[in-house]
Amino acid sequence: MRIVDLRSDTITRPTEAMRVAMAEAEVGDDVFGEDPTVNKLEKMAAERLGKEAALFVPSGTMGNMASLLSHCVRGDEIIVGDQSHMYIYEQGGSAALGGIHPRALRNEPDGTIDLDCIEAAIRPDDIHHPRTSLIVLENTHNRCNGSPLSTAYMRRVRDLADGHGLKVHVDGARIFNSAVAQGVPARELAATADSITFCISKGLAAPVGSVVCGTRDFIARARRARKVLGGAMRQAGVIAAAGIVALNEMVERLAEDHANAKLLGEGLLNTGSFEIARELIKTNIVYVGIRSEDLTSQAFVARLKDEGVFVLPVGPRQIRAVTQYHVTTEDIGYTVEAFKKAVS
Ligand code: TLP
Repeated sequence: MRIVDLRSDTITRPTEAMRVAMAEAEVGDDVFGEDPTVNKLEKMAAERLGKEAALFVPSGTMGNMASLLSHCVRGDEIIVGDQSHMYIYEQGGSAALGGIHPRALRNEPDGTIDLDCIEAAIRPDDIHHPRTSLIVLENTHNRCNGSPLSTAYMRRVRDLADGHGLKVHVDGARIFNSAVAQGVPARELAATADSITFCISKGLAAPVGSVVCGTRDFIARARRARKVLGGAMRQAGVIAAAGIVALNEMVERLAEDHANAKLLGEGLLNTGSFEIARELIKTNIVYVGIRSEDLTSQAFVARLKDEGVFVLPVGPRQIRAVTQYHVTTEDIGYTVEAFKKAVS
């Protein structure tokens, strides 16, 4: 049976070129700063994002956590979107590990947070309040339809942050999806951030890892934070090698995933059985609402599985489908038919 795995772009397996690069990687002990392949990936990543320095970490979650620990002190407050990955899917690590209080503000369907709301949430200097120290944005925004945030919006957030002496961190797990979708260099999207994390393990298809980018000072602090989080690795060049291939070979092709996501959204909309915010499909993530009152997302996902199509339930009547490297345009046609079958 044909299998179409749309649960996440995290399921992507390394390409042949990555496997060769991993097998041949020159390595050393990265805790001593002696892994040439890790060093090369960090240098490349910093250049691509227009930052002074970068740090290879095992996951996006750790990249975000190390960034928080490097920007904030215990008792600080951070402004985050209420739909952000950091707020919803990272076990409240800011509070649990960092003593950092999250102030969650409503995310709009396009992943932005209203600027007036941000401004109103910034704490005055008063001993009753925590100190606001950081604004966190997510680009693309996973739970907000994979929406890419524009350079203009990020600039406005930067200006607001500057007016109040705040830092800006971007969870750019899918920043290259954002860049490709908007036809701008990733560097332009990162320019207004003090720090940015991106993942090589999602649509770029490397098996493991994320990279945090920022100033030299910030990265030195993040390196300490990575150590206390247990994320300092040894001959990590074996995995960093795949990241180098990812940056060299896998960025432009993300446009195919975006085209497939659009195709999927339109195909499902045409069936009349699903609710989809078609105008918000700009990258590789499609949220699908199930119209039928008698069908829960759990039951629907199980039926789709019988057809070989894997998606994630994300609400009582909502599922998420993510296009990725192993999903072809033919798979999309097959998927639309499977959805029709599963809903009937
Ligand atoms: N997202 C995963 C799940 O955790 C939901 C997915 O399948 O989309 N930031 C963003 C925006 C993410 O989407 C993710 C992973 C992370 C951070 C965390 O990355 P990892 O899984 O490497 O810790």
